[in-house]
Amino acid sequence: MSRTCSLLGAAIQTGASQPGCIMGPAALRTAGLAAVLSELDWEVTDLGDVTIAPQEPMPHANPAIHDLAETCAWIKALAPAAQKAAAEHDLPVFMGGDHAMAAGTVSGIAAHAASLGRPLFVLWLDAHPDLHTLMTTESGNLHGTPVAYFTGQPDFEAYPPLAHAVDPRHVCMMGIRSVDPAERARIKEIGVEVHDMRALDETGVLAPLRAFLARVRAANGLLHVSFDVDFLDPQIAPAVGTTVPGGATFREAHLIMEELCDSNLVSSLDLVELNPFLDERGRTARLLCDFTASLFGRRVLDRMTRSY
Ligand code: NNH
Ligand code: MN
Ligand code: MN
Ligand code: MN
Repeated sequence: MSRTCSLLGAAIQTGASQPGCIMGPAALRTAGLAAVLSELDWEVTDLGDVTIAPQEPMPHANPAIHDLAETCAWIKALAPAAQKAAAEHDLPVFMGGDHAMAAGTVSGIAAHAASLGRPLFVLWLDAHPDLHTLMTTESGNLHGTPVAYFTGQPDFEAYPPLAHAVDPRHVCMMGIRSVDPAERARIKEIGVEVHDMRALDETGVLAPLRAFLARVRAANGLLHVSFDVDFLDPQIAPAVGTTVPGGATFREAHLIMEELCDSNLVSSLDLVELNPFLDERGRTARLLCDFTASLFGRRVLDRMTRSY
């Protein structure tokens, strides 16, 4: 029997500094994501896009913040949609949209995990830790806030109330190479596991990934993977508004996806920050489809599956 996956689009772009992520779900569909997964023997349901109504401006004590009302509306719409998708399908894929989307998807998945009585773990693949609160963000770009929100940090009164926080010690970040001072302090304080680019250069991606997956397995956890395009090196993935040099190579990202596949632990996935307006003939959208395919079981040769 084939496993089920769903595609849910969220064309949110107000969390980023420049427009374009609104086209993310359309670009992933154009690149053939549904067909790629169907060919791997998944039963694919495209649930269409979540939408929000036009919003009235919502002022905030931090004057840098922009489009707060839109982000709140997206979180409100996305959390129950993500929870439902996770309840009804083995592996929902959330197609962003900028990374503010994850404030909604991860909080919804956390509710789903709580309903099963299982802990939720999050693998955060990103150049940035996205650990700003509404009081510490200086750019005011709310895609810099989702991890702080879904781990239950203070100063999020303006966002929808969080019913189920993710334990920060259940969050593993890889690829980090751009950290603001307030985020640096918070990483230390809350105990999130961070493998910055230097650490990955020293150890490779496999050792820390396997150690994290072993923790997920031992806890009988659900595993949500949040894949920010800027995790990748801009030379292979130019379609993102916040490029940071020195990102993950094709081979590193590919190996992570294959290892995640072999682990059989992944229960939901975000594909975020794709800005097709900045792409070169669709190459970044196609690359994301290829990485997703590896996560869903495309392999070069058959081999024994590793057990943890
Ligand atoms: N930390 C920066 C900010 O808050 C950058 C966040 N940008 C991202 N995050 N793309 O993944 O503005
Ligand atoms: Mn991000
Ligand atoms: Mn990023
Ligand atoms: Mn635990």
